[in-house]
Amino acid sequence: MSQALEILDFEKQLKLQDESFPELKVLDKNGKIVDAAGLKAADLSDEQFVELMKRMIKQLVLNERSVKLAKQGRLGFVAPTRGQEASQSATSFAFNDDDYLMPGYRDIPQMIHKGFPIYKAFLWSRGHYEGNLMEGINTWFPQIIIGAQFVEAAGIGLGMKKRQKDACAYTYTGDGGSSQGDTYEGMNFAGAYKANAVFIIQNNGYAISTPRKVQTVAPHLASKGWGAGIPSIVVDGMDPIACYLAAKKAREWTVSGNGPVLIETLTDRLEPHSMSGDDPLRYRTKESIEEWQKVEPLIRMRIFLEEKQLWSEAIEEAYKAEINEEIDAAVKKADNVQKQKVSEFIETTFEQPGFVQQEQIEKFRKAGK
Ligand SMILES: Cc1ncc(C[n+]2csc(CCOP(=O)(O)OP(=O)(O)O)c2C)c(N)n1
Ligand SMILES: [Mg+2]
Repeated sequence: MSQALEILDFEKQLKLQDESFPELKVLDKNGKIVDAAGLKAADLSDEQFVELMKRMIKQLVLNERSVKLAKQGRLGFVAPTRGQEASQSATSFAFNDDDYLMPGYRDIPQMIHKGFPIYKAFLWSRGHYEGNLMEGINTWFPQIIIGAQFVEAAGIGLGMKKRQKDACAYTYTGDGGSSQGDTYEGMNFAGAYKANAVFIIQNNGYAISTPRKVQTVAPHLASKGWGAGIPSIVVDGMDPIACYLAAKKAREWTVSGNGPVLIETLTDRLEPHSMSGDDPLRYRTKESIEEWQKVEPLIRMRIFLEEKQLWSEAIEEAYKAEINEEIDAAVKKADNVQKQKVSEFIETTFEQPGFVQQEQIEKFRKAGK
């Protein structure tokens, strides 16, 4: 065929797009290794396997408790994370303390793993300014504006590159976020300047109630990274080892000065979008949730670790009790923090309050508010 006609074969190009992003898998839904070389490349010790599992269990318990607290009206904004344990906790396990996390509103677990205190996450949920004070932990507060964190990560990643740091920025958005202009702009900027950044799109199938297929006809969200010229991959977001491996390799690539990487994780949010009145059964079937429940990350990781004699029901129960205690203490601590004043809220909104804000701060201070 002539090259001209081949180039004009749109049908073929669509097929090529579809075939260009095979799914990275290491551990299948039955807890069996399907790619031994992938397992080896993950290079996890027994202790690290256990630590990875613990992080996912911590996420599980934190979610369970946060959902309950939200129902009791004791928290403000809560976005459930059930189902996304591998996509969130396992990817973040590949990063170091020096790396900078730019989370979205659902990414509280990654912040906690980094050392952000749980009581502060509760304060953030309640809209208290103290929940935005990071105290030297390399994370920003969770971004509500969809996609904005990709722009922030590009800037921080560029700073790290210029300062020749052995570190990177890593950030998360969702499938819906991948349709937002900021997401592309962040990746493009980071690509152009070879910034130290890892971009993660958690494709959980829905932007609130809008199905991913309505958002875009791109067969893979990872292809959006190709537009920015950066390596982009698709990962089984229910496979903790594959998620870890993808993030580990992406981190290595970017801190070596090669520029950013995009990872798309295929996952599912098994619970509502947020605890602010969303009912998933209005836009998806019970059966579709049950199908995803069968492949969720903890089932396969339990089988895998139990076969290695590294995990048991008793270990899991004891660890869950420990986390529940930590959360009890965090609730108490958050409850005992002084109610925020209006003046404090305005004071901490901008790094340097402008003239109008200064006037407002004074006015409220004088009124004791
Ligand atoms: C710029 C912007 N537009 C719209 C919204 C309202 N909004 C909040 S969450 C959401 C859906 C995001 O879906 P997705 O990126 O798939 O993330 P998920 O909630 O599934 O984790 C939207 C549209 C927003 N927060 N910011
Ligand atoms: Mg989504």
